[in-house]
Amino acid sequence: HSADAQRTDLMTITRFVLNEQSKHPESRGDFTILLNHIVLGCKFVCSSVNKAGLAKLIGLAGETNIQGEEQKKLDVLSNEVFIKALVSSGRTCILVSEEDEDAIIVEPSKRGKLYCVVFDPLDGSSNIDCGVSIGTIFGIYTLADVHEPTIKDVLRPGKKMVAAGYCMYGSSCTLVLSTGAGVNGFTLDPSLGEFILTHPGIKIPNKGKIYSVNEGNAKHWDGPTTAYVEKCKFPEDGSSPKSLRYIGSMVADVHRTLLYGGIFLYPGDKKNPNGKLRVLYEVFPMSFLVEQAGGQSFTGKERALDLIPTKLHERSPVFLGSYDDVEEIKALYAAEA
Ligand code: AHM
Ligand code: MG
Repeated sequence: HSADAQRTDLMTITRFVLNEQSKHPESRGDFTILLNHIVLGCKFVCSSVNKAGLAKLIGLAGETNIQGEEQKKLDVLSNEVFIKALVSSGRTCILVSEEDEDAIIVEPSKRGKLYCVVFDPLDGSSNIDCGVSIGTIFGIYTLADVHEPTIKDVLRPGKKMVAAGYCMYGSSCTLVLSTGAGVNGFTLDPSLGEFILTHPGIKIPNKGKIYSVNEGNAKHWDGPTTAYVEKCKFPEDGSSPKSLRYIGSMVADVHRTLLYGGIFLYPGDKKNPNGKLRVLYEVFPMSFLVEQAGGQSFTGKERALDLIPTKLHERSPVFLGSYDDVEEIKALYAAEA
């Protein structure tokens, strides 16, 4: 058989998750169904993002179309797409979206096995209009027991999530997922409309050569963050300085960190003591993935996944990435305390 023979035995994301779930005899396919609906949302948003550049021509994203109807902005559209996909899966009971102030309690007739999904439908909003990578982030909890869902069901530490992932709309469309047994990456084959396993068993390098932070905020940083970034640029142990890469899209910055190693920082500062990123649907899912890939995630005070959020849109500083790199920033915070 030649190496360029057409591959016909493709591991699609559905087949992959069905295989994983069959290890749990109690599983009745509910998770696979839920995930299929998330995948559908990702494909829809991917296709909208790809068309966004044509907005002026065909009337998308904030433009007025030929019928004179105002078209929806991509972030608003993405939010509606995911809410509809999740509710129609019949497997969710409560949803939290970055776009909505309040949690969405799914009406009883549409509830199934009780999954709680927290998500940011289109993260990296400042990058939408210039064609830079953006993404969707999601995390999944299960209801502890059968009761009427309340926000208490999602105000739980990230370590209680049963799955987390993101989909990056970049030069290709990549979905990275963990159900608590490692991290796997799938790439959308547009001609098939299927996500194919392309990055099995992602492991983050123990140490990296890249740091990723918005240095424009340096004026307001605290001591440990300032000291850490100074060490990246002027290492005193004879090692080479790190390179700086910052896209300003968490999905893209974390994706690169997972594959190449290094550290991503969104610290708190004097103006915003809790930083910018939201705990439930940004910090937790990404921390879950990084830990599952063998890295670490830290808030400046504790392991990020131990944090107990007290409100839906709570923010937290975050330092995540390669194990050894995060060890260094932890040591700086410990020294200060
Ligand atoms: P958003 O949810 O409004 O898009 O904000 C989140 C984004 C992240 O993707 C990214 O890590 C961060 O904001 C960048 O913020 P900044 O421009 O302050 O560096
Ligand atoms: Mg966001």
